[in-house]
Amino acid sequence: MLELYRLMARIREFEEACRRIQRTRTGPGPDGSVSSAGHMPGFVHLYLGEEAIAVGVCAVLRPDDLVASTHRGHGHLIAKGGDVEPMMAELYGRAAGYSKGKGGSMHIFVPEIGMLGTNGIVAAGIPHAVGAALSCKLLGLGRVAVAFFGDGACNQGVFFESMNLAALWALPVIFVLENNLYSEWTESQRLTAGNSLAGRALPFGIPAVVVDGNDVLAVRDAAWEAVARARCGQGPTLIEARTYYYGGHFEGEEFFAGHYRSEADVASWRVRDPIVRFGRTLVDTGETSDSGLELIRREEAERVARAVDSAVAADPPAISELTTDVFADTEPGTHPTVTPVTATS
Ligand SMILES: Cc1ncc(C[n+]2csc(CCOP(=O)(O)OP(=O)(O)O)c2C)c(N)n1
Ligand SMILES: [Mg+2]
Repeated sequence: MLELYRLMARIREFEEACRRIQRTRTGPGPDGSVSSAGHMPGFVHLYLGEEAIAVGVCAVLRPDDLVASTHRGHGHLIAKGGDVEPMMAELYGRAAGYSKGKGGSMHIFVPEIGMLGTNGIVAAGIPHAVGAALSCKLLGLGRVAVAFFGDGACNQGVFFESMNLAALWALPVIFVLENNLYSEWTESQRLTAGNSLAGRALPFGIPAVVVDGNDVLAVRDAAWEAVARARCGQGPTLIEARTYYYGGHFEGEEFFAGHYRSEADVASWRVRDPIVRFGRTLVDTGETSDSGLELIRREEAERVARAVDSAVAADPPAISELTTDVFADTEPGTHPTVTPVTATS
């Protein structure tokens, strides 16, 4: 129980740190102070408010199970066992990052912990997880694959193609739909026909369940059933976890996206905060005390602060590494000859 709390706290602290750093990226803050955290390039899509989903699902996964993530993937990575130091280094574009500083937030691959990548292409992780599940089935080691994706991704054709093959071949895959009600700056209901996203699984014969995505134990229980079904050859399940993101689509959006959500809506979700709520349960059931929770939060804040310090101090990749890991079959320091792609090749 405390580990679930700790992981949610770690994600929260990581995302809050990204938020602070991004907000001071272009110069002095409103009070004139200049951040010592330096420049973090690129976009970050924060998982603030959605922590219970990644943590609840990954709590029932084995280290060798596989996860395909999204553009909003920091939480999935941390929940699956990712280390905040190489994650933060990656966000800063440092050689010590998980993708050697060349990927950034949306291209973090960690095969050793089963992370098949954060992903900037909406819905692209879904078929990756289905392919991984096919491999799990053929290898026969009882592993499962999880696809995390958003409500916006449910309108992509590949979602339906993936469910079709997963059901047809009874693949050990769990579709985890993180329904935060928005797709970029548009309410998803304005883009989406029908009245049930979970219901989209039913014509394929895939069992579907809707859970409170801000309740880590509800998510964990739903995931436990789905994973058990997958491990014993009974095929896929879809879990629709209802949630909300505090930070909006990406950090810094208010500079051009304006106000597309009411303050009242954001506030109404804040009172359902997954971390505060679970913390209260832990105290009420005597699992820990308020000061016990406070200690965990502080330890995780310090862990993230150390990761920021070491990322800021770290080196970017060497120029000689510019084209390595970009093209296949290149040795460090060599520059490949790029042959133009033709229709026949
Ligand atoms: C194929 C594709 N289309 C459009 C985009 C632009 N885009 C990035 S995130 C996003 C919204 C995704 O919404 P959702 O799947 O609900 O995820 P959320 O951001 O809400 O977590 C869009 C349209 C993209 N990255 N890839
Ligand atoms: Mg969404």
